[in-house]
Amino acid sequence: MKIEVIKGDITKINADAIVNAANSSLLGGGGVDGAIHRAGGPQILEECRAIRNRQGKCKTGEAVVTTAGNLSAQYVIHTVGPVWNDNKEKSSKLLSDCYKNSLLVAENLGVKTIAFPNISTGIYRFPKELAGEIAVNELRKFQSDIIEKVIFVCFDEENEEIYKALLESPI
Ligand code: AR6
Repeated sequence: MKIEVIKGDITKINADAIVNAANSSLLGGGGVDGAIHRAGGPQILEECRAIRNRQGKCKTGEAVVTTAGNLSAQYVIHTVGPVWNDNKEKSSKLLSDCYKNSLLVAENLGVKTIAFPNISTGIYRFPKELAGEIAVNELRKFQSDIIEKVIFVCFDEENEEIYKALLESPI
């Protein structure tokens, strides 16, 4: 898989699927979650509600898919990142799961290009450097014959620099 870094707004990215840093209620929130629901329109929330009715809340580390509504993407993959706390090992494992499970959902849908925000590094306060290492490691480990390109969409300069440095460094 080709891996790219872009600084910008994930709702404006051209990709088959974009990933949302959601919360376990799946009913929207602030940050990137708010931006995706605002730009994508009410159809996304409708499908989130249907998922809630079917399976209940989405657990941390898991991922579910809805339409992307008015966005140019076809799908929004909603994953729930961990809230950072002192249990570094547990939080790290849950953040790895977010990337892995989102990629598995994408593969099942036949997605060729997928864009990720920097999950958990905003309202959930996960340290950016560690979150970047986890994201890049998980992506490099994931072998896919279906997904061709992964885009890390960084909203702030600090994350952009972290991802660029990580991707320049050898595996
Ligand atoms: N495009 C790309 N990245 C963005 C955008 C955007 N439009 N807006 C923010 N970011 P956050 P979390 C970045 O807080 O930490 C919500 O209320 C942001 O700078 O969106 O996983 C949910 O409902 C940061 O780097 O998500 C949950 O309750 C990254 O996206 C909670 O926040 C993630 O920040 C999830 O917290």
